[in-house]
Amino acid sequence: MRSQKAFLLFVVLFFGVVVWMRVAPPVLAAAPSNDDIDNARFVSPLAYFDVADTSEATAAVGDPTDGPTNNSVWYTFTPDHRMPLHADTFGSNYDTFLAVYTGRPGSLNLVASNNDHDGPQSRVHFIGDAGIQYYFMISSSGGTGGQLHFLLYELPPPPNDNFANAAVIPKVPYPDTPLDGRSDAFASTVEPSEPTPDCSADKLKNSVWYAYTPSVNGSASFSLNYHPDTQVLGVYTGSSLDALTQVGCRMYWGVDSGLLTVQVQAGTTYYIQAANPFSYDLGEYFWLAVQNPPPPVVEFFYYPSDPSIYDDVNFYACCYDPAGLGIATWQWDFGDGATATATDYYVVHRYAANKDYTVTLTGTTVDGRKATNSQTVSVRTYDVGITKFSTPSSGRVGQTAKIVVSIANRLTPQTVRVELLASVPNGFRYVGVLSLYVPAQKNKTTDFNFSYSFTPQDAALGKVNFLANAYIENGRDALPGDNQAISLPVKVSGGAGGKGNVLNEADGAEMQEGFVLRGQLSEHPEMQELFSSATKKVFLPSIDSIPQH
Ligand SMILES: [Ca+2]
Ligand SMILES: [Ca+2]
Ligand SMILES: [Ca+2]
Ligand SMILES: [Ca+2]
Repeated sequence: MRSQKAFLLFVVLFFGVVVWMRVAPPVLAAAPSNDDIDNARFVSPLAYFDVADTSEATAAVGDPTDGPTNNSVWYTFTPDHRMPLHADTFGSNYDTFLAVYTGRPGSLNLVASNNDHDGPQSRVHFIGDAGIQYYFMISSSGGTGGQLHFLLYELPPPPNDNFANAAVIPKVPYPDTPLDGRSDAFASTVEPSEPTPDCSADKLKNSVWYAYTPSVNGSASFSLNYHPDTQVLGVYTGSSLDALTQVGCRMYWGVDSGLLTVQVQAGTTYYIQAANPFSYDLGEYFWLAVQNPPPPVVEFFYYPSDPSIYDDVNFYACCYDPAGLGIATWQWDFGDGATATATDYYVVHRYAANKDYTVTLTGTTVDGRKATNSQTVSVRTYDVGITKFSTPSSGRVGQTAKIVVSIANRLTPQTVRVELLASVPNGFRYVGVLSLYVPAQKNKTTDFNFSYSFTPQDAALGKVNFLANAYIENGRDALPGDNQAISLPVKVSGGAGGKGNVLNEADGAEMQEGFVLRGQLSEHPEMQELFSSATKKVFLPSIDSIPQH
């Protein structure tokens, strides 16, 4: 009996231990003492370096949510003077997030934060003010903590912070590689007697200096690259900070790597001041570049694009100087022996003969850089004209009129298109279009023959006028004033009769000649009178409103 009881007790205890082992939590490693902001570890003195195990650190309800809060731990530091600060987590073995705050626990203000700066590790730069308590939260961006390396130190000014220590630019182009020209200028300062360049939008907050002594006369183009925001470049001559003469200035707004070009003298030292007038962040990867100025970009166009010997050809230079100094003169060579030098971008030239001319424009910048551009300008003069416009003088409905438009061409052979229109109330309608080869002939013309059947509408109006337009198919008529003709009114009556169905000269029909319009109708009082008194119903549009092709 006793042995049975003892056995039962053994069984109960055995299974009790097994059950306890299965439900009890595993033994925990301790959370770090600075798990919570209220127990933030005090950092002192600088430079400060700490190694901590954050694997059991926890997210607190009050942790700020500017980034992940997993495995958060806290440090705090109060500078005794104003100082640029550097904090990083380099060397940690897990993916960190680093944020800096001012204020009190529960009402924190974010100063700076960073997730991945060097691989998954974090780094911030900020200006620490005297007497202000800063909190540093390091959390896990990957979900687990690990071995944290936390480093905080006062950032030293860059070596070329002061005018006296200006970084020497040995030769141009500079830098040979962007890395050479890089400068972490975050901790730079402004010296008391330092000048503010006159184009600066505000008083400088920081600056770094460079010195360049060219060995030959010429120009140098400076630019700022990878600057974080608004910055300014000033270029000076002079030997001391309080006796500098500004020779160049350029503001950089946002993303801008444009050139500031300065004319330089051999042997003179130029001091270049890179500064930020708005914030203390001159940039970590900021670098100054110096190059020989690129040539200007020179292009031109002209109008009309198909000039004739009757045209004043308008030439427009469309040039710019990427170095920023601007173009001082334009030299034109028109290719026919004529040249022009202009300080304006626009010139006019007229050619005397039909030929291909090579036109060359040379643009010269104020510092003597040049670029040229050439184009072939083809001068061709085309001119055909209507010399005769024959219509019958009268007709009846049902009869067909032969209408002849005679085209003269004394220059080069052309394919000519002639359109014939007939008057209707309020304008004209198309009757037909004819395209013919017209040889160049001194004393002969080419006839374009059209047929027109008189309509009851013509008879109702009592007459019809015809209009003819002549166009050169593959070119522009240099003298368009003789390319349009209008007929005298053709009397039209209804019913049968007359001399057969086809009305032309060979059949003995009475023919009449129209007028070739030269210029605006207002210059032809006889036509105005004709069309204002002869009928109130036929309306002759102004030449501008007649369809053109
Ligand atoms: Ca925590
Ligand atoms: Ca990270
Ligand atoms: Ca400085
Ligand atoms: Ca003409």
